[in-house]
Amino acid sequence: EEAGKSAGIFLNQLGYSPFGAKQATVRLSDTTQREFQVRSVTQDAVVFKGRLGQPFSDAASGDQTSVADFSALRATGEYELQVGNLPGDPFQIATQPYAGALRKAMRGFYGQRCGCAVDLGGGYKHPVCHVASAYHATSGKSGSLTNHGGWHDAGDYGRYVVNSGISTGTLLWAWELYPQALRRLSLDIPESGGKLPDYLAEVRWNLEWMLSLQDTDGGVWHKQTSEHFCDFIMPQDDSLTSYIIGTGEVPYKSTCATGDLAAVMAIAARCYGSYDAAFAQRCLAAARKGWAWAVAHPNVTFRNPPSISTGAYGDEHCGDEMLWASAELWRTTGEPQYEKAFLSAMPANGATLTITEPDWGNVASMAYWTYVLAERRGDPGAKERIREATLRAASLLMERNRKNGYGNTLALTDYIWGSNAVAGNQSLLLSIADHLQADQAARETALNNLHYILGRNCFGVSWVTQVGMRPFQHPHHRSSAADGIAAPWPGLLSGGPNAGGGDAVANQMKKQPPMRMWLDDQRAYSLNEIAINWNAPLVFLLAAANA
Ligand code: 9MR
Ligand code: ZN
Repeated sequence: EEAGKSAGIFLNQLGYSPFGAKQATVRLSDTTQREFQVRSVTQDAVVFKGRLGQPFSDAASGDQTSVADFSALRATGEYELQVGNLPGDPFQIATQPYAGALRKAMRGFYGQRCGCAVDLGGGYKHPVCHVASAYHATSGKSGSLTNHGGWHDAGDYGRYVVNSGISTGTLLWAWELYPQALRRLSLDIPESGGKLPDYLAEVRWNLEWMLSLQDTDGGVWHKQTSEHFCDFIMPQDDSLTSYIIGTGEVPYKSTCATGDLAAVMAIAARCYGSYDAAFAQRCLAAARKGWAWAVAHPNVTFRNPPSISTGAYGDEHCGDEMLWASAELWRTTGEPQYEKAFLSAMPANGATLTITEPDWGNVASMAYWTYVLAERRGDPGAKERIREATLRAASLLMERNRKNGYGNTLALTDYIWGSNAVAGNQSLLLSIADHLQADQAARETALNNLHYILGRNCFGVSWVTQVGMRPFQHPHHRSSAADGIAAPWPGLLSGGPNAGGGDAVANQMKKQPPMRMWLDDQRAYSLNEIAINWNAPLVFLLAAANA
């Protein structure tokens, strides 16, 4: 089943909330019209007329574009945007247009669960998977063990601590920043009705797995995967042993994984404390132990040992993971040892402090932000530097946003593997800036990336499965491919355009402007895979939009 074609008019397929900005992109090569109108479907009447904005040469897509701005239209209802006789896309104005998407995107994590029977409804289900686990020779231990759960990382069934770190960290941050949107979110998961809110119960599924990858000495193994990727089969049919994998030499565990775990467990200690004190204590103890190990082993980087070909999440620099751990541990405990470590690792006074959107290999901004967001007093000078650098980074994104025909915040160089998550994480940056200094423009700009992801892009595609009227159909995702159901598993974000190549299909594409370097092709894992660290900023952004 192919997603229907779109032409000419590009907007958020879920629509808009009444009081926010509402802008669609019109591709000028598709029409000679310069006027647009909005028709109310319910009233069968034109309720808004406007003129398209200045023509614009959009470098990211190569398109001549123009903006149809109908922000002034505020009445809730069903509408259609019309430009000449282009096929008008329906959209709605509603008070919570993204509530369903938030729930779907978060249930997407439930769908990724390993070691547990999963049933999302609609036939999207699988029995328990990957129970046969063992220590790999590279871990420094031997013997078998039973599965400890976690989320399948992406289109593959591996589980990786580094990537789990930023994913669960981002989700727990959303919990701390947007409790109104998440506290009562009902996910219909096995734990529903228990003592944890559903959102925290889902995140805990992966935290428990992460904890199981911590050795008794405090160090954390890098990942648990088979030695190589399995075929495109359902998870319960994958009979390859799921190994805990280490570096292959003493001390076997890796600094980045350990730093990430310490950071995330320190956050978890804050989030779970009022629901389950014992679990929160366990998380904090793990964080402290991980931190101590990382301090003693600050430079153990991970590369795939020779017999292993699953994802490496290899990161040559673990200073940022340690920085994040120190800042979260300080925020949770207030203890001077952690703050001292954080402050002394910050760039010296006078040196530039750079704030960028975080990604799995660079979590420094998460460290800075948790320090500045902490209720604790801290070092006022350090806090001020972080604040300034964040506001500066946010205003650069806002400036760039005004220069993009499809209204995202991406630079031409941001169209990399997982670019949709770059957009999501840039929205996260904007949201933090808004927390530091309330700013309507920062909030609107953050939302613009959601509009881009949900249809205001040069393909007119929604990059979230089963969300919007024209969602992509062929993710690189084993369960979606092997389940015998045409439509893919719901609530999952495509990696998105990637100008850098990385798989055979992508490498054969004709070179085009970077936003065009995407295909809805199941084989193209560097363009159209899904991943937990891409869904996490999507959930964050949707939580912000629903707060
Ligand atoms: O998201 C990762 C991306 O930043 C890297 O460039 C790419 C190649 O190393 O790997 C991506 O991560 C993949 C991981 O290694 C294995 N599971 C699927 C991930 C998403 O494609
Ligand atoms: Zn599994």
